Amino acid sequence: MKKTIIVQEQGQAMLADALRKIEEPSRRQFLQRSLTLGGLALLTGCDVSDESSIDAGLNQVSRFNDKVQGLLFDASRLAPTYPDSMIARPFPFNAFYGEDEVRQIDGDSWRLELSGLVTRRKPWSLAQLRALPQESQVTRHICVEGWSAIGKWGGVPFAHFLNLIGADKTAKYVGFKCDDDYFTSIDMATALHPQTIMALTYDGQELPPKYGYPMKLRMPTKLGYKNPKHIRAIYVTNTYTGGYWEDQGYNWFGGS
Ligand SMILES: Nc1nc2c(c(=O)[nH]1)N[C@H]1C(S)=C(S)[C@@H](COP(=O)(O)O)O[C@H]1N2
Ligand SMILES: [Mo]
Repeated sequence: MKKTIIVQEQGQAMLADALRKIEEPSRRQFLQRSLTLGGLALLTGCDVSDESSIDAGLNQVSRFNDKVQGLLFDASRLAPTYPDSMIARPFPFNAFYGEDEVRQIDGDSWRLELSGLVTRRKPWSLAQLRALPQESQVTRHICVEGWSAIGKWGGVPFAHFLNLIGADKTAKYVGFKCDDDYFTSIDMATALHPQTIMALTYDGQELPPKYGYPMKLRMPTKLGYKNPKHIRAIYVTNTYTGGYWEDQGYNWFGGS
């Protein structure tokens, strides 16, 4: 009994240390909600007196979380939708840089590049994407930095696009490279979800630069950082490629 208490106390102290080391408040919040150090030690068998072992342990828990979220993800369950009257105006901007540094992309010369497990890899122009069937949604965007807002996005259902390009739908991942050097990757089940769209418009207007012109992927089933803006290239793969924030400790699956 006494030993358990000491272990718990040591665990709490180590957890406090580990959390102090983690700068991002969002990651801290995520970890606080999802684990205790004792639980971490039990789950991973890691030595909680060694800091690099704690990092490895946290990553292992995050990978475990990806698996659980992947298993729990219901491909037919829809995220809530809202009336137009609830759209946030103005809708918040966020990126890993400030609004004054938003990339200005020339839509006329822009081409969407395709690679990986895809049979038709010809690049797409914006006009070609606009000619495809379009859908719109009023959904809530949730950012781990502590805000959420309802917005309206319109564009091509991604499942339709993946069919058109002959993507291997048994592959594990779809990855995205963006014009601002942001990158992320998602699970195939979410890529095929009916509310996952290649957004070309925001609130009925051409997608403004700050919200990801010329095209972003909008997924109401995933947290903000999983929704890439300014997409330049899409690839389909069975190899894990992580993401900009994911590689810095944000959970990869990132369900909302
Ligand atoms: N290309 C790119 N996409 C990105 C980001 C970014 O920095 N670059 N930031 C992500 C984060 S953390 C959030 S919350 C949303 C913000 O999208 P918004 O500007 O439309 O609100 O974009 C996501 N997609
Ligand atoms: Mo975010």
